Amino acid sequence: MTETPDAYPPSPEFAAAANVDAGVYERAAQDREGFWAEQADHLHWRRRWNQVLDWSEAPVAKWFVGGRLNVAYNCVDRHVLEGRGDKVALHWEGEPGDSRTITYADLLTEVGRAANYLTSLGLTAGDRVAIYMPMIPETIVAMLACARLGLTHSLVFAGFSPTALRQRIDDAEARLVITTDGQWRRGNPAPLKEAVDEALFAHGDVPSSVEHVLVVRRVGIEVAWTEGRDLWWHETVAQTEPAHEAEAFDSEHPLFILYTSGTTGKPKGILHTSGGYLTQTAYTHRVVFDHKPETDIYWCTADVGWVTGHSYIVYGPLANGATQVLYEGTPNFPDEHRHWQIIEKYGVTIYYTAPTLVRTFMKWGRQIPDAHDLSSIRVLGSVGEPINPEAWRWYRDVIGGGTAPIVDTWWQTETGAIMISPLPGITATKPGAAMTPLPGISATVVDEEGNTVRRGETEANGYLVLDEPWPAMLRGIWGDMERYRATYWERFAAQGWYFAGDGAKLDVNGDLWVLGRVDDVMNVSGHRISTAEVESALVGHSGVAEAAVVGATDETTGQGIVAFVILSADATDTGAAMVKELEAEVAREISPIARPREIHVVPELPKTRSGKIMRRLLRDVAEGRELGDTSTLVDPQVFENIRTGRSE
Ligand code: 6R9
Repeated sequence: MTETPDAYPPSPEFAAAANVDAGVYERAAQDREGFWAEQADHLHWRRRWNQVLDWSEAPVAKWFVGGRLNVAYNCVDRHVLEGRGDKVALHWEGEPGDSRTITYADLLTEVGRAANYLTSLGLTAGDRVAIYMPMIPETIVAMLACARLGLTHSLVFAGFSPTALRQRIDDAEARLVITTDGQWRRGNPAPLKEAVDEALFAHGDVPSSVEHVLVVRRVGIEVAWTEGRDLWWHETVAQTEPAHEAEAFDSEHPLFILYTSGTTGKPKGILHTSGGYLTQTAYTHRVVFDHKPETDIYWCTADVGWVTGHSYIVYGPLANGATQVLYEGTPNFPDEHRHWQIIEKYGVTIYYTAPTLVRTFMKWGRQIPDAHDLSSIRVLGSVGEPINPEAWRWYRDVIGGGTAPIVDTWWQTETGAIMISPLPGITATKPGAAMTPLPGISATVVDEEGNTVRRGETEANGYLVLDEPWPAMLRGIWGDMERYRATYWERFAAQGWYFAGDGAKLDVNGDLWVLGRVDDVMNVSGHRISTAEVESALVGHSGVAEAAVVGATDETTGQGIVAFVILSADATDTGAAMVKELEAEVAREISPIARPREIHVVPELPKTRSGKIMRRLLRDVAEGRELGDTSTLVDPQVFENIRTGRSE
């Protein structure tokens, strides 16, 4: 094996042209509020704030108190008024191969029409609107029209079930649902409006809060119609006058609710507001991706139904006047070349995706991206889970031409925007490390009692906490402020810190590594071992494509490590010999205490619709329990497949 470096500094050319210099950390630390005020000044305020931060009612923050702005004006009108109306906002690629180019002037027209029409329906500032749509331009238009009117949107990922949709509609008491007739799924139209009907009628005796369903025609399938309630977008919005004057709202006006899925029972409606959220999403998009509006072509592959789509497809990039790619479909339709073809077609310069997709690309093989000219790429981003060093290096070498810096961005639905990440022109990045809190952000790693884990110690694992408020922070859980306090602020109430629910470590240089959810941290014979570490060791073996690790209750050791692996095409053996080899590999890579108690070769892994492995369910399998709530799973059938796989 050839030597691989441990850290990758930026090239001198990249550093020289970067949007920020290394002094930014120092400047932000000296005057945090002044620093954030500077960032807020990148936006257009109808009235300037008179106080940067009011933390007197902690844990509910107010940022830019007294300020008034219109979020949609900032994302659209401003660019047109400043002479950038002809600049492309969206290069949209439909799954079947259709495409649309939408300039900022086009966006202004469409958002104005939608705003006028929603007003004519009687919706007023503060009302909630549910948006249940695939990745099409109208989804962004709908979000911006809500923002423009001060309506609070609640996106529900278009892969969610009618039950999940109804739950979210009820919780937010939405007056309007915006949807499409259907969505493209690997070449076939799949119904979507039908799911809305089911959500609204299923509880036939319990009327919902919904007065209207506004339907965009996307795939052209037949849909059932409820006269008086249902409205076609092309017969209404598209026929409406576009001129619309944007009204300014308070900096703390609610912008959206987004439900977090999966790990606990009832979904939490995470509430975000306007001024602070837009300030931090725009700032982070500018500095973390080193975004240059004149020359960059930016592509974030997330679905707009997740927080990454909200912050890094809609609000951050549009506030910065970005030109971006929006892609409707899956990465392997019609074949595995799709992403690389899109990058070539538009000359994408910044590509932001999730580790699970990087590992999938690895599984498909490098010959696929190698068949394309990806030389336009200059920055790569990662988000959603820890990225294992093998995937990191592959990403940089194969997709980034061996030179593109990778920004491994740690944040959450709750944080609203990126919190911990390298800066591409400054940081010498380490494969798998989120590295450093951004300028203006404060985070630390503490033990059970809240003592800061001292830098330089070898055993420096602990809990990730955020010890200062930040502009894009959640303002609560919709309708349940008690749960907000209990979930995030009780654990370290004495110190007044936000408990992120993630484990982390500081390495000997003080750089931060996020290890994954603390419920994913195992305790084996008193040793704390991260599921992510073991997974990383397993996928580091050429025979393994994907791995999920859980801690299962063990009589003698507290917890035992149970691994589920999908073998790759390179696997030389698929039976007992392979399992032995993998056990030895983990012991070698981490330590004999990390040697898995069991390794199961399975055909697939249970994932949420946002691509996160559902370890909770795997733990149920490993401990032989009845399965818990599977409602957010993409495909509950995987358990049958896992069981069949296991009995072989
Ligand atoms: C943006 C997003 C949040 C959880 C978070 C953590 C994990 C996200 C990560 C990461 C390690 C990163 N996570 N980014 N773990 N490194 N760069 O994903 O929001 O869906 O709310 O998930 O995802 O565990 O707590 P969300």
